[in-house]
Amino acid sequence: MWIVFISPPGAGKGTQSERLVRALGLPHLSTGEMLREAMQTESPLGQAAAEYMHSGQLVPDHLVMDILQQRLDEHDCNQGCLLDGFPRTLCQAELLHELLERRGTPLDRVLALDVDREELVRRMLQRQRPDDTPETIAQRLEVYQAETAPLLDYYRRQDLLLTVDGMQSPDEVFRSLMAGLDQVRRRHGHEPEDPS
Ligand code: B4P
Repeated sequence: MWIVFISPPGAGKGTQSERLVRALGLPHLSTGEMLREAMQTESPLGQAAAEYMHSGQLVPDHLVMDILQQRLDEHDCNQGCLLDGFPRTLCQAELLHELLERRGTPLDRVLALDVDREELVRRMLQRQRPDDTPETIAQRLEVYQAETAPLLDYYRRQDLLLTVDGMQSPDEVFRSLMAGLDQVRRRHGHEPEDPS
């Protein structure tokens, strides 16, 4: 099962992804987490990524693809995974499409959360991550609109998009996401159960 999760920064992708991978038994591939780990170990890739992340910019596509490709080549991703925060640009979406075509495994569903701008800012300021200053938050929201939001139409046209109201409580958001995945889960032999 191949699932993509794209939403504005701070919408709750990371929060919901952790719950989804537990329920679905999928590997969780968060490009944000991978980049933060690379920064912590001060690897060359992490050092290159740091200046972009700290200024609210997207990390260049080729760096993100390098780190993701290595992880996708690992054995546990043979049957699919949840891609959290990837793709974030049209170029990344097209590279993902080619990669999945080569594997002969189509994308099953694209999840998105809808959250008001004021609430996004409030959530990011509250979680106190080093890249969450008022300046970088404003920059990231702008970059999201310009680079990532067009992907919603891209996937809507392919009939893959499921948008859920992310203003609800974390439990309600999770229930809506799981209900929206019923069809995909049946296709992959998972009998949907009550996720509460
Ligand atoms: P990410 O790590 O993907 O993080 P994010 O988009 O900022 O947040 P997320 O949506 O996961 O929100 P969270 O669950 O934490 O990206 C970080 C950076 O990495 C990017 O800015 C970029 O520079 C770089 N990057 C990553 N992927 C890239 C790519 N593919 N290409 C280029 N660059 C890339 O939730 C936020 C807060 O809200 C939390 O405190 C949570 O507890 C709270 N919350 C969650 N759900 C809630 C709810 N329903 N109600 C109330 N609060 C809630």
